[in-house]
Amino acid sequence: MEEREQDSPAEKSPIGNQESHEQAESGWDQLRRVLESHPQGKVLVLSHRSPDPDALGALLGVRFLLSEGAGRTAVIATRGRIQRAENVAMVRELGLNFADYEQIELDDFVGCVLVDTQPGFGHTEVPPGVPIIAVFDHHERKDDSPSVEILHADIRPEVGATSSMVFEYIQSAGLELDTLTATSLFCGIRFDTADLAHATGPLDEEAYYETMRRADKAQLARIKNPALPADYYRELARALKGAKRHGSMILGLLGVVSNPEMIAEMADFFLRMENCQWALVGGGFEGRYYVSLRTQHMPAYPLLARILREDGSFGGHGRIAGGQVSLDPESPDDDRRRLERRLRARSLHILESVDGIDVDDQSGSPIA
Ligand SMILES: [Mn+2]
Repeated sequence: MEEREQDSPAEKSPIGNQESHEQAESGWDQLRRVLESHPQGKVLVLSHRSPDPDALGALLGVRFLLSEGAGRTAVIATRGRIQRAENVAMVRELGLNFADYEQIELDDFVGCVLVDTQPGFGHTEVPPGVPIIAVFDHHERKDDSPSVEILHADIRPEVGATSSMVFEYIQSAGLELDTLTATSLFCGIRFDTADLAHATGPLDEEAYYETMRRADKAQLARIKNPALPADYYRELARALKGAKRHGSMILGLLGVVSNPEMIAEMADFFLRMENCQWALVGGGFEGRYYVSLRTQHMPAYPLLARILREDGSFGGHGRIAGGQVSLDPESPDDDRRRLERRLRARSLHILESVDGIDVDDQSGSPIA
């Protein structure tokens, strides 16, 4: 049926009816039209640095969609180390093997697709001179996003995971998911929605159950409870020692960390403490300072915007936000200490209005 539609001359003729058809046209219909009029050749599929499970799931889903649905050769390239134990386990268990963005020849590609991120986000590189065929993302678009041409932009902050959006395209294209793609998409939806516990809608529900039905359950179990490196326990002890409780907030500004993935992981972990409404964790790693914010009820992105201000770039969706700041290469340690003081002061100032806490008491209480 797909082939008949693609070859049918009738598809291109009813221009006069376009308006009335617009509502019914799926994202896949629109993307397919873009692809049909785009030069033949390889397509590059990219996400943000150090991709998380949702980014990995969406990368694999888009590769599957482009090759099975549009007959395109799609190449996934990644940047930055994948370090969080769950992400490493996903790459290992699923045997994922991607090209290194630094090593590829951009001239080989007729276009690129970005998933789980957007042009202008600080942790994302848009390849110069390569047309952007599509962007799939569920993060809020920033006011100062650059105006680059995107042939097909699908940005839906109301969806819990980019992997759910990609699932929708695969379904619209009438494709049967293979086990690898289903398992990857499921990991992405599970990770970003905490097994549908937050920031989800009907699409996430459907995508979650449909991909789980076709996923490799033994692989899923091994990805969910991965082996942890010995370093993990040392970092955990340090984070527990360094974090402070201030009213409903837990603040863990950890100095230098040996693994930046620990920052998001500790923010998740601290938020689980009884009566904690928000957790902010930050740490320096190789010239940058990374922060992760998790909240119970408040939207995380605007809160992080008030904490980071002009200091760095950031993004978020629902109750999750993260950002990064480049540290002065001349004196990264001093710069990091000054930044941590600013982050602490701004967080406490916000807390004052939320909790009515006295900001004169800046020390907080140890959590462990
Ligand atoms: Mn995501």
